[in-house]
Amino acid sequence: MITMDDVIREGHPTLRLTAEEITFPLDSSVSKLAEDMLQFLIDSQNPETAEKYGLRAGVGIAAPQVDVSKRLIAVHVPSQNEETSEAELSSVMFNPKIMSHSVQQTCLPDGEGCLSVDREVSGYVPRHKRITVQYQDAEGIRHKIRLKDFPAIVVQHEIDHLNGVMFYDRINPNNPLALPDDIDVLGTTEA
Ligand code: 4LI
Ligand code: NI
Repeated sequence: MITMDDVIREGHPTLRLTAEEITFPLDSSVSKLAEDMLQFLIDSQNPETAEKYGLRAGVGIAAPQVDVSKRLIAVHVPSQNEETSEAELSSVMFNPKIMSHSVQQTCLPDGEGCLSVDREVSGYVPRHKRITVQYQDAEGIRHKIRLKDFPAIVVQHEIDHLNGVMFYDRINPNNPLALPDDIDVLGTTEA
């Protein structure tokens, strides 16, 4: 299983590389990694397993964060709705690519955290509010999905890792809490 000891931290050069495309059929090592990454997220969100293994909670992880420079991400975003146990988005995406995006931007009101960053970095991280992402599944089948708001932010954060980009690269260095014109702050004026 993946634990925090497997997660590399900022300053490690792998986090600044452009990750390699994944080819199909998958190597067994890559399909195992994909399963382990998704399981890490599920375990990290479970208070008992998180405590037992010392996991920090996350909703997304990218292969470069476990020192594998390949274009693979896992996302597990729980539903806001307490009625359902089904996740809002739970997926492993190979070679994910943003095909199009809204002009409208959004950001999290309390900033972003990252499993590879052991400090609190304050500041707004502008993201596209809506994205269309193409990716391949473990069989190599292509999918195209539309995402908005939090799931869209998470996928953008993880795709950034495939391109050597850290969330704080996108914070305004002059004024971290300055907002670009007509960005919406998620959960403040909910439409
Ligand atoms: C426990 C159980 C407040 C501060 C609010 C926790 C289950 C920050 C938010 C979680 C913040 C779960 C998250 C991300 C932020 C902050 C990620 C808690 C896990 C909220 C996920 C990748 C950015 C994603 C919303 C500095 C490790 N996740 N919070 N950002 N949650 N979580 N990111 N921001 N301020 N990071 O961090 O997985 S995109 Cl689900
Ligand atoms: Ni991250």
